[in-house]
Amino acid sequence: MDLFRRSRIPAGVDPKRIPPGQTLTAPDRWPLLHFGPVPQTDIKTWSLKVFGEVENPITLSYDEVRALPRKEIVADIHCVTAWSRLGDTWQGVAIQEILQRVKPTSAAKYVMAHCEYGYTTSLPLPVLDDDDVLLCYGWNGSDLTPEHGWPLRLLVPKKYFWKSAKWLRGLEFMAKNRLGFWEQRGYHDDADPWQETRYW
Ligand SMILES: Nc1nc2c(c(=O)[nH]1)N[C@H]1C(S)=C(S)[C@@H](COP(=O)(O)O)O[C@H]1N2
Ligand SMILES: [Mo]
Repeated sequence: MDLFRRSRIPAGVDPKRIPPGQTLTAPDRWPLLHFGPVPQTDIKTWSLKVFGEVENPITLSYDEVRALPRKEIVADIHCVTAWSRLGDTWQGVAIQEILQRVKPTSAAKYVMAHCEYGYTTSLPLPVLDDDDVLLCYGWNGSDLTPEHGWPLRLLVPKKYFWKSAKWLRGLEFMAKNRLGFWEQRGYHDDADPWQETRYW
């Protein structure tokens, strides 16, 4: 079993980067996974609302999001359906740019991502407030395609990829956690690829 798994790891890839039970996609293949249709976005009326347990709620237009400082990270992604991709570059806005502007209150402990068509997923604030978390609009140097979440998606690479919500429209800071779309349907709220917390 172990030999079989290792035989699928391409030369030059450190096997320690691949969480248990995951398989790499072909380098040119990024699977698509979502519930429901791809939204049609009118970028002129699009907005991102940041609200809830914050001192200074804000609503940003798409131009305002793109005018924020741009950050690029290299990150590995791991889907609960057992595919991973390593080493893509992701462009967007560091989450700290948003946190500095809205100032979460001392009561804020969790953040709910709200997306088109009501898709939701939540994270503890310390998981969100990390160096590898982006409000992401670019991938390997081009804008994301609509299928992969353009105009904006969350990128939280250290969690299973359903936490990286596509078509993001809101961030709600909360004192208590609520379960998101997949978490209500049996996915494990921890979503940690290294612990394999896949399902409840
Ligand atoms: N808005 C929204 N975001 C979503 C989903 C979804 O159904 N709706 N699916 C999640 C799941 S289960 C996965 S694996 C990733 C897939 O992202 P990709 O299609 O860009 O690979 O998006 C996540 N974000
Ligand atoms: Mo997924």
